[in-house]
Formats: sequence, C-alpha cells, structure tokens
Amino acid sequence: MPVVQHTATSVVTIERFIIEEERLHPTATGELSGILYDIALAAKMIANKVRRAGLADILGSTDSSNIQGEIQQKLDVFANDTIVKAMDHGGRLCAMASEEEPGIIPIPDGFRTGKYCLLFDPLDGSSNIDVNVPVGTIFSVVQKITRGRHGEMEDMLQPGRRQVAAGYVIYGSSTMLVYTTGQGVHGFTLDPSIGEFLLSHPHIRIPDDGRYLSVNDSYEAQWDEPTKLLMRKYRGLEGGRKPLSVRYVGSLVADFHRNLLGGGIFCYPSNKRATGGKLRLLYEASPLSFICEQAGGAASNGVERILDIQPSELHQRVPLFIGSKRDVDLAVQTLAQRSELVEA
Ligand code: P6P
Repeated sequence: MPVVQHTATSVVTIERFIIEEERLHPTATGELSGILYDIALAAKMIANKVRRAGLADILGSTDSSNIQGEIQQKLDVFANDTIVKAMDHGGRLCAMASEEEPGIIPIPDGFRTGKYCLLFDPLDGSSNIDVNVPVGTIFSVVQKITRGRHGEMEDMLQPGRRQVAAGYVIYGSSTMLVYTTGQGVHGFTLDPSIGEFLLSHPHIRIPDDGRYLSVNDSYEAQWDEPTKLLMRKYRGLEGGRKPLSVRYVGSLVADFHRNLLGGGIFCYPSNKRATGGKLRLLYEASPLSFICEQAGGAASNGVERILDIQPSELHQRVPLFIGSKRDVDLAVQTLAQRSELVEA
C-alpha cells in the first residue's frame, strides 16, 4: 500500500496528512482520523498550559488564583481532563483508560459511542516540569472486540500488536506530535504562531547504528548479573562493542524521542525493588513499541516482544528495552543467560 509521499519542505498540516492517509484506505470510515484530530487539539491545549507553567506565579493574578506549585501539581490532572473532554463526545470511542484513573473511563450516557478504545498517559514525567525537562503525552488506539455499545476491560487488555494507532506528544523546546497508524512514523511540529501542527519529520526511521544509552544506573546494585553485564557491553567495557553515549533525563518521552531520531536504546530493567519494571505496558511501553517497530527498531521486556505480551491488568508494569534493533537484540541475547543460570 503506497504511503503518502511528502518531504520535510512540504507545508502540510496534520489534518491534511491524516485525510491523505485515510484516502489510502478505501474502507476507512473517518473515525480513526477523527480521533487523531481530537488528540492534536488536546495536545495544543495542554502545550499552551505546560508552556506557561513556569510563569504561573506571575500570571496567577490574570490566569486564576492558582499559584505555580498548584498549577504544576495539577498539570497532569489538567492534561487528563483535557483529553477526556476532547474525546468523550466525538462518537468514535467506546471507552478510555488513563494512567490518572484506576478503571475504565466510560463514554457518558447520551453521547454516541464508536468502535475504538483510547488508552493514554496524559502527562508522563510531570515531576520534571518544575526543572524545565520535556514531558509528554502517550496514546494508544485499539479496536473494540466485545459486543455491545460500551467498552469493557477485555477491549483494553489487548496485546500491543493489535493497536491501530499510537503516538506521543513531546512538550519540549518545541511541541511535536509523532504518530503511526501502521504506515510508518511521522512527526509534526506545532507552529504556535498559527496554532497548527506542520509535517516536519516524514517517514522517521531509527538509525541501526545506535548512539545513545538511556538507563538510570543508580539502580545497578538492584540489578541481576546479566543486566549488569548488558550495561557493561553497551558501555564498551565488555564484548568489544563501540561504547554508547549515556543520555538520560528521566522523562520517558524525551529519552525515547532522542533515541528514535539519533539511534540507541532506552532501558528500564527489572530490579530487586521493581521486579516487574516500572513503566506501564498499555499506555507507555506498548504505544512506543508500535512506533519504534514502525520506524525499523525493536522493543522487548528482555524475554519477549513487547507487542506480543498479553496484558492481564490495566496498569501492569513491564521491563523495557526499546530502540535500535541491534541494541535490543543484544539485550535479549545477554539476558537469556538468566534462564541458563536457572537451568544450570
Ligand atoms: P526513574 C517519570 O517519572 C517516569 O515515569 C518516566 O517518564 C521515566 O522514564 C521514568 O519514570 C524515570 O524513572 O526511576 O529513573 O526516576
């Protein structure tokens, strides 16, 4: 199926790109396009708030009685509510799930429902806002598999390979929306002067020859021996590989986005205190893994492909090794020693 051909010099809004992509699918109903439009709208509203978070103290008198700390603490709640309000009445969704809410977010009675479910982390890494580190929104779209109008837990607990769309917004030096619908990965940069996301990174491919290693090695004492060996290999201390440069800002979307463009690997291994890892499967690891694979990379929990994991709980955590395929393969190969140690 031919993909939409644009270059970085084409002036293409995300709305136009979505329509052109939709035309490549004769059976498309436009519902998925509508979801992507609404996510872009919510992203603009969140970007507007995040961009001014540091000024809340000054703007508090004009903006509201909020003080900086209060707005910062509430930014992830604001982001959550903005997405829910932008998405709940469009008639394309049958349910939502958010990192901010314990259970399924139903579509209110009186609103039309659709055939898709949206799972999202409204503002990942929000604790970084007060030190001006980029934060992000991550989203995943799956098709309803149960009968009836409203989404159920079974609709949410689908393996990542069943996603129909996934993306993230990074609120950094510029605001970018990066998404895939299975036809490659495309990035759009917000031009705040006209309030439009413009195509800036068509057909993103992750470099095979990775440059970066992103890992919080303050947990080294908590890692098992194969994990410690793997990090020594990435650093060129073992196995003769060219050492990777360590870059870690502690904000998943920022670390992932840099490695997607520059090549390399992001690792959040299991450790003695977080035996199942820290990051969430359904609305963090799974959508980023769909994007990474569509860009030519790979993603694993150290044993199996992230997109093949059958979820059992809405907020379940997972160890994550995601990035350039060669670097992920090295993780799986090195961590396989765990089973050898167990069998020995
Ligand atoms: P640690 C932010 O709190 C977050 O959820 C991700 O954005 C980030 O990758 C990770 O946690 C950082 O965790 O344990 O290194 O502080």
